[in-house]
Amino acid sequence: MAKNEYNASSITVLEGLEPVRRRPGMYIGDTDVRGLHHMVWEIVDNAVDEAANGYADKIDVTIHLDGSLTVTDNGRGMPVDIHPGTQVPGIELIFTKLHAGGKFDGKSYSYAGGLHGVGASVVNALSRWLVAESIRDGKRYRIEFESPEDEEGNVRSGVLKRKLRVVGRDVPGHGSSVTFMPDDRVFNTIHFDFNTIQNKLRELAFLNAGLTITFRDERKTDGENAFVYSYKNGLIDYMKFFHQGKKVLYEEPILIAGESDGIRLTAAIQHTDGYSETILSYVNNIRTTEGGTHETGFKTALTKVFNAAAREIGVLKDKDDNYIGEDLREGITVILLGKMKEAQFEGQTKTKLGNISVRTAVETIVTDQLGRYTQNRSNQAVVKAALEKAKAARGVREATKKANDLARQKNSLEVTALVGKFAASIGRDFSKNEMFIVEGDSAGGSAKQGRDRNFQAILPLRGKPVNSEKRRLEALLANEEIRSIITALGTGVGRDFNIANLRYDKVIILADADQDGAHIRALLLTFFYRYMKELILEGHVYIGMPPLYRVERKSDGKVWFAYDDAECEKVTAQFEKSSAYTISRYKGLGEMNPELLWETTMNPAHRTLIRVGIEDAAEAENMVTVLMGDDAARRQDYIFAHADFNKVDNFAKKVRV
Ligand code: 1YM
Repeated sequence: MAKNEYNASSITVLEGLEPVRRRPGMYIGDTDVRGLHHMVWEIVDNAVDEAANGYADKIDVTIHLDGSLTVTDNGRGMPVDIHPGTQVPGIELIFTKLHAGGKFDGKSYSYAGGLHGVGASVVNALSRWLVAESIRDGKRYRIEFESPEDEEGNVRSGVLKRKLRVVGRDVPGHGSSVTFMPDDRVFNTIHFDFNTIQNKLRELAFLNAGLTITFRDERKTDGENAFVYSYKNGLIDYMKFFHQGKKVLYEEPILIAGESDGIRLTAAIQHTDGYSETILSYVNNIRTTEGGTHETGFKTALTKVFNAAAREIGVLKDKDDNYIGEDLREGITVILLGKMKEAQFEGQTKTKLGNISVRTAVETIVTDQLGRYTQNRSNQAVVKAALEKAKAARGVREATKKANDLARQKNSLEVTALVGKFAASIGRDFSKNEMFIVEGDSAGGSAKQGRDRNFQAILPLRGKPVNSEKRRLEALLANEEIRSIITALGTGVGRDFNIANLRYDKVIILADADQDGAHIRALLLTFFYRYMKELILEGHVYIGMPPLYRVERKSDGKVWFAYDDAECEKVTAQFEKSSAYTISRYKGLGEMNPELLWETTMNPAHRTLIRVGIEDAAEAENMVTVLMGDDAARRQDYIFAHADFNKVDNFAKKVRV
């Protein structure tokens, strides 16, 4: 396609918007908060594409008081000329016709040119109304859509309300803008979440060096309500941001870039003095939480290159074995950004790159470029620091292997933990068994009394589990809370983890709905994520939801339980104005007696459980990185920015089961 010549006939016209209303999930994933925000990402994506193609360098996102949202860019402006086949302006087609491909049907889509703008019609279909503007050739054009309902209640989705017209002349510059109001007849909630959007926009700014993204929230009345994200040095800036408050082994992150077999790769690498390994990978600006072929190719090359360097420098002698990948990746953070056509996403959450050829392509690029880096004399100090870290990691690995082998012979993990506090279930049908990990002894006591012992086991946590972020697995095993969990689950841990030995189908974390509880949840999820990932991937981990409010109607003593503020409002809204009621807020699990805990939180017939997905775990990990890092000032910032943490728990976004 010619770069700056738009030709409206190049749009593939497929069908109208009815299918989108009929099955929204197919197009945006779900109709909860996640799907709602997908609407924003679709429009932002189009603006980012325009920037990635070199036509725009500014994007503005604004949440308005009425709950609608605007995205603006300074690109070429959406095409307004008439499409010869249909006699309809290009901009109208963009919003009214469903185009080929979609992100949720597992099919491919392209990053440059080809399917540009496919999501815009989906957003229109799922909006109450949408207004799009294009500034081109000194004129401002506007077109408006709506989704009206007839007498029988049938909705026509995203139909034209006012056709394309010129609303301004002698307008300087060029660009596009889209404002939409998500449809509350489609979504369970239409409230845009400030933090979700802020984090995503910041991430996009990191991934697209030189792009300036401004975010405004007109609903915010106190403090700052406009934020500007702009990073000249892209992934390098991202790495520095990610490593704030951590001790790094060398100041400047390693940056490599290259192209092979249709994939463009940029990667930043930096080691810290910590023990965990973090790989933040992206394909076409989409986070690949579950990894995939690009990560595999990267790891293979990294191991190869650093081992070669170790031999060259003499850190490894002829008689020595190579370092294993894990030695070389201890304390590492890698940010990988791939750009390619026809990316294939697989896995539970469609966040795993599947294209087979990418593995070798990435391996080639990294072997080549990282090899060049390590061979450059001026980088010797960096290479040596990384190799020294690997050497220490290997030392500990070999020493603890010996100790572990001994311990395993004595079966010591079995006997030492679990004395007294663990209450096992009677039933032996593992597929029905549940284990509650309960915050605090007093809540643990209530849970023990309230449970159905036929299938429910209780593990009370006395203190906080240690932070998996700051310790090697070997050291974690010294922590009583962690050992109890491992022993009770029966699976082993880390490299020895075997899901076939799992004794409980559901592992339910039950913590208070306050900051401490959130902390404990994050610590546990981080531990599972790092050392028992399959447990999360296969959907065995849940968050239990104790009610936040108890509402009692005075007239007849009838009682309702509400699990969040919105639900509480819903309950009270159904009462007549005159009827009196009392609301009490539970301060913690410890306040509930065994019967109440059973009825509201543990009884499968009435309770609400949230299944943890890999994204929550990754989110928890990020949170732990910030909250548990060594930098107190940054922690303060974070807590301040998430001051509503208590109420808007990130996990509450999940689908309830
Ligand atoms: C606020 C969201 O959508 N910007 C945007 C979209 C397009 C263009 C420019 C554009 C693309 C092309 C030619 C091209 C779109 N064009 C299309 C389609 N911002 C936002 N900015 N001229 C302008 O790809 O050739 C879809 S989106 F289909 F017409 F090409």
